[in-house]
Amino acid sequence: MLRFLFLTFRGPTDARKSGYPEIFYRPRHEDIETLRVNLQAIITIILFLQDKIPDMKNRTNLILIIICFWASQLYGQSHPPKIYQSIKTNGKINIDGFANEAAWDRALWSDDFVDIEGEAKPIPKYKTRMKILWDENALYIFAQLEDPHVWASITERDQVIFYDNDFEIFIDPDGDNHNYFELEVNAFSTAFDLFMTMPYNAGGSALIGWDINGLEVATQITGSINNPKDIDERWTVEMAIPWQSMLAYAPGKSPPQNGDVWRINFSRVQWQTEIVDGEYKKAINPVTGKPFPESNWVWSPQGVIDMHRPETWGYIAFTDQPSEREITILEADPFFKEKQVLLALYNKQKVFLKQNKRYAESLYELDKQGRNTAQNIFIEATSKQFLISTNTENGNTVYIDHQKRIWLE
Ligand SMILES: [Ca+2]
Ligand SMILES: [Ca+2]
Ligand SMILES: [Ca+2]
Repeated sequence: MLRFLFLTFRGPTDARKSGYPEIFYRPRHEDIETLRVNLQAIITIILFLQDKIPDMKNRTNLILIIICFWASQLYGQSHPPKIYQSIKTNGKINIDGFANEAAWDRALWSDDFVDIEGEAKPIPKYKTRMKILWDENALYIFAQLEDPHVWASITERDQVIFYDNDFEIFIDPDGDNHNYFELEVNAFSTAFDLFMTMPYNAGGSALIGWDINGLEVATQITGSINNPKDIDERWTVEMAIPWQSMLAYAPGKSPPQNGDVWRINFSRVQWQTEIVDGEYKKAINPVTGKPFPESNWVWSPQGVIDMHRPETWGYIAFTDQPSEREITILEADPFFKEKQVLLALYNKQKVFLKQNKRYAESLYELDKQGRNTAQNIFIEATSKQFLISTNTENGNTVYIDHQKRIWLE
């Protein structure tokens, strides 16, 4: 029976074709063929069990267990990045918090935001969605945040805005995990912008004094702000981020050209509140005496409660004309699969460092079980640094270093 299972189930086809050890590959089940083959396997097993197990209750339980296992394999462990097609606009966008320009009518709505940990978590209490446009001058974003109780308190630039409810955007223009920035805005349209030379988990720290040169932000409230006596509908954010402000981090590619793809993600922070003496206050957890943890609702799920992982952000495809069909991951990022392999090895190196006080110098050291004999992984390491590379089918090399920078040569 076990042998039958192993023979019949198919792993992710990308891993099979890549030549990489499957242990390093985090499955991304975008492959319809894989779904079809596995579904066929389930049906075969169910038919087999119907013959072998006469008792109906046991039979049903077993079938349920197998279906749950299959579903968890398919959906439980991966959060494929989302892809959005941003249309180039000719019309002027007036940054006032209203999307009443004709250009916004042409822009596509994003999917509704989901929990930061992924779609397996409960659907967010309030709906959030966004649109993106671009032209030669700037990147334009419009977001709609449903909220029956709109409030804000911070009015000074570069204070920590996520202590209020906020809307956040993260941009890594060249997608190398380094030199990216974050912008947070509350319902008062107060901005908090910061620059990261590398993610916190790779040793980076925030440069809050850095500002987006020429940033325009405006918000509008459908309802009233800081007034608990009524029920509000939503607040909206409209913003323009000039390409010039990002030129240093996307050399020669800001503004992008038709067909270029950038790594971007969006997040909404939402606190639980209660009304005390006619004012909104953060709800306090009686066990800890502190506010309940905030909710984080995002466009492209991160899988963990951490936005500072650019490698799991979504893809924004800049286009003159949107494609009628959806763009696949490998169209958005032709080296997606190589990057997943390198990121998995990066994580293994960090674990190895903790245990051995140095980085592993070979793939064999990283996985002593000996299952991994991939020929196409190259590791250079010292006690404090490493560089791992792999060659792609079309003759490029993808690299990752000990500070989590990923790049292509
Ligand atoms: Ca407007
Ligand atoms: Ca970058
Ligand atoms: Ca700043």
